[in-house]
Amino acid sequence: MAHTVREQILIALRKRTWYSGQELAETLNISRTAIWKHMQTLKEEGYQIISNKKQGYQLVDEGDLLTPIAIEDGLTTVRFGRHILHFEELDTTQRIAHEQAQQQAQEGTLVVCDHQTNGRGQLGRTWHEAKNEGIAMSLLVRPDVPMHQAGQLTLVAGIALAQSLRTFDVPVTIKWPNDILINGRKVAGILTEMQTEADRISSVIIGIGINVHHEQFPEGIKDRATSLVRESGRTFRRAEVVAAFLNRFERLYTQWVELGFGPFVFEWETLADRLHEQVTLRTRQATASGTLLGIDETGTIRIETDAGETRFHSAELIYWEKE
Ligand code: BT5
Repeated sequence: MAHTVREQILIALRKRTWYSGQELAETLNISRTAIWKHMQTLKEEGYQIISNKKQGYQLVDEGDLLTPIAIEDGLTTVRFGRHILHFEELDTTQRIAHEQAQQQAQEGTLVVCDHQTNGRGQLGRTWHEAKNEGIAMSLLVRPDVPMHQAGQLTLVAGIALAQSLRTFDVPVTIKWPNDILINGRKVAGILTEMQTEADRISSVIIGIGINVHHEQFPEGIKDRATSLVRESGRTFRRAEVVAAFLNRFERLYTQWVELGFGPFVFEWETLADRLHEQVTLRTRQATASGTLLGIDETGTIRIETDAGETRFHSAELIYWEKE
């Protein structure tokens, strides 16, 4: 992807401690006034840049930004995250990603925002976001697989997210099908939405919300939600978390398209929350209780109930009073 002028300025500033305005202007072939204006915008975006007449400009701290350049920095992918749309504020990243899909955007297109005001969960539920505290992102993929397999993507994304968060030493587990937990509280959620065309998948939008810096949550979710910082006590750069997830997910996604879900069953079960424990599960028709045995090679959950092993394709594990 071609870099914007501001991105080129950042790339230059990272290479050296000081860069004079004159040199930058010559390198980028724009005026010194233009450089100065770009510097003001970068500062407004959150980059800490100091300057003096003699030495020029210095990039002191990149802060915790979710900008394309900050994410790209950590990417080792071929397609995922190679086209990024970043917004400071947005109702939902899912809407923009769906629009991108309709406009034939490339696979791997990522929509991220710093403040999502109307985040969507499943079944019309909402996803809470606090400005600059969390990650809200939607990834566009176009898997060439039968339609009924699309739901497995939630599980594959969950494995990739859990594995990548574990590389930051956070003890996450997965609650089937779409929640990532730490110590029994939800730290991230996944929302998979599919667009079809004549019985074929034309695109799938995988929306992911991750709580990163949050210290507090609103009333309705404060007993069931947590954040990476709260659980680990360490600091996080959101862009690093996004890049780590994309790097891993691209690999797993490629394997899934080629080999199907079978090879993921074992890995999923090692990450599963309450495996071999008693759980209660709700389907549209009824609730059922039993021991969580795991999942099968289609991604269906397996519970040992009084009636023996029972599989549920579409259901929800009930952990919290009201959901
Ligand atoms: C999810 O739904 O967990 C999917 C969340 C997906 C959010 C991402 S953000 C980027 C992209 N753009 C969007 O608009 N959405 C996606 P579900 O399993 O239905 O869980 C929703 C429930 O989780 C809510 O009803 C609350 O109980 C709880 N919840 C809401 N916000 C939360 C948060 N920040 N942390 C933990 N729990 C939360």
